Amino acid sequence: MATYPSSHPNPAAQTEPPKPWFAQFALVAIILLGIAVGVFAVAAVTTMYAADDARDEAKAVAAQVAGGRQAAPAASTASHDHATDHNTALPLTTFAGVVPENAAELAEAHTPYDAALKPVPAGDLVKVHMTLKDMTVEVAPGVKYNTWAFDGHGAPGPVVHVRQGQTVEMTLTNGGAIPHSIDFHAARIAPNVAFRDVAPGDSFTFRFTAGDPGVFMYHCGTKPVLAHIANGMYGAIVVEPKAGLPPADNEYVLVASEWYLNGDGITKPASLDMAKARAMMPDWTTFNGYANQYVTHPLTADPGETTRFWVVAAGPTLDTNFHVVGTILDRAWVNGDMSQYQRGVQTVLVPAGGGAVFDVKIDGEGLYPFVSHAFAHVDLGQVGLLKVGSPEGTMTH
Ligand SMILES: [Cu+2]
Repeated sequence: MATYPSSHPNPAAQTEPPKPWFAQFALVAIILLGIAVGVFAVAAVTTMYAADDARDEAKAVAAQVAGGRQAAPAASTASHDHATDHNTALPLTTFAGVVPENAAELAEAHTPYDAALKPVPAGDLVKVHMTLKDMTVEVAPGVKYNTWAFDGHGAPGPVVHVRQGQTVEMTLTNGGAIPHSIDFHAARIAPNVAFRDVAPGDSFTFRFTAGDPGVFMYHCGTKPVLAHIANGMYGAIVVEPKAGLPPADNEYVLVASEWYLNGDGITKPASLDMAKARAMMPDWTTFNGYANQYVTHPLTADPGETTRFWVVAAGPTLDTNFHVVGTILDRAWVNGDMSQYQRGVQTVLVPAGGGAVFDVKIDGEGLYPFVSHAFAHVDLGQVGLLKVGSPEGTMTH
């Protein structure tokens, strides 16, 4: 340090006459300044050493991660060799927004998932039979993905529509390569009995009474559930309240979900990247399984009509913040609680594994986007259009 120790006065000072007060003050100030400089120097040196330590530690962690990446693939989702599971190693590669050059053409040619809610079947018993298949579908224009599909046409599975009090008889036939199951959130039933694994080639039937109204998720509950849902094993069941709802002119079902790809899916189909699923880093987010499909092929309403959206967020992990641009939700049955609704709300959270119902009455012609207002999701494809009337300058579908 560059200061005089306070206990050892400068010998030269003893031979000099006493200094005036301001000179003494200046001396004290210089000493204090010197101490401060010294402290700063020590801190700087310490910081340098700390930075070196941090770099060494980061290198060590990086080495561990690199080792983990080499070791982990053996633990891959055993059922699918082409799936990728490098544990939670970073960095992860994103394929967000990667589409072939003719994507616009392909999006036009795509047949959108039919979002229109079908009528409730007659009778007290509604029989539902799904035959599961492993199949390749598109999740975005030109982006192919190897799904485990509940009923032979990709994700989501078919919409089940019943009235409160009806009994659902569910038969699952497993046409896939590994065991699967089906878990209905609308059911009050022992899961170890009803939601049990069904072996490849087998069928299993169970019944439940749809006693609670709302819109509910169903999904495969076989472990690891994250992988089974991420591979497309989800859908919606709409349970109409026995007492009915205010009338709606159009009713659409939207199942929100996200996809985690281990490749771009363009030259060859992608499969699940479990590390990205764990890290919640989707490549695509969708309504009804295909990015932006209702932008190219809008849902429709006439001016002055009430449109009802039955929305499920299938995840597997991410919520959906439902919002319709250019209007306000006239009725929002939050969390699918059909006993009451909120009026005049802008955005409602639909949690992963949850559902909600929304009415909008729109008078003015135009294109009204419906989105998850967590805007990364819009960027990744969870957006559609409600076309009200025949606004000029738009394509008709
Ligand atoms: Cu499954």
